[in-house]
Amino acid sequence: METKAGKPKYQQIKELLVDSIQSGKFSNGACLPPERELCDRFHASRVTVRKAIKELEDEGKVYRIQGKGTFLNQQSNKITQVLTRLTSFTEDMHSRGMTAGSRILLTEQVAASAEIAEQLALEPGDPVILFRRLRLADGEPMAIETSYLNDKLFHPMLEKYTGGSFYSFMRDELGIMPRRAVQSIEVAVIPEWEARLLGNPSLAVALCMCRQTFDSNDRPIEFVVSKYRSDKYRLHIELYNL
Ligand code: 16G
Repeated sequence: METKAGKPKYQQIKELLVDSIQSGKFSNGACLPPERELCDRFHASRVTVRKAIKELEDEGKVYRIQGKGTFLNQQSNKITQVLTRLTSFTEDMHSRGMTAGSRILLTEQVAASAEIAEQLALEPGDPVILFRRLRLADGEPMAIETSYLNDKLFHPMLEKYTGGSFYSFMRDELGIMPRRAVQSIEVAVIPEWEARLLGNPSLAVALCMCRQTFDSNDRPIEFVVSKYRSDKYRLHIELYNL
């Protein structure tokens, strides 16, 4: 068995499984060999094999059916976003071994509409920063993100923010920690100019996620409308019957 030295065992197993999947050793919809067989094949414990499979599951490359086994996902070419942790776009891409990028489309101060004021606990007409970016993964457009930020908290960004992870900028430059968020998801019809910007002119709908994020003092700090490419993105969520 060839392994890449210096990496944790579960990571090596994960990579070997991904290689097997990509090289067509398992066909789409096929079941992975049973855990015990994988333990023997990789000379690894059950805990290690399970950890590798759990990560593949979180990334949407495989899915489990209880009592039946672990199957390859037919749509594994899509990016899977796991909806259980408050992460940034940069972190999401990084965890997939991809490089996040952005093109700033707009940064301006505007008066809050009634809806934005409510989301940011402000009064209608209060100043907010409207901030729009095209988000890229390995240079390819993935989402258009429009953020509304309380001007009182974020005013310095107008001069200081030049790109990179906005959550890192928030933490490092402004000392604001994103702590929790409320997010809704719907399918939204998009205009042609957005489809073009997203790199697929024939795209008719996007996965539209609206996130209201709170800091460690439970103040609403951002309201973001993100339109993700429906041809590139899928969402993944684990459910429990408690
Ligand atoms: C994600 C968030 C967005 C946040 C951004 C920060 C969703 C739906 N939205 O895209 O609210 O502003 O990450 O990303 O996930 P950054 O730190 O990479 O700029």
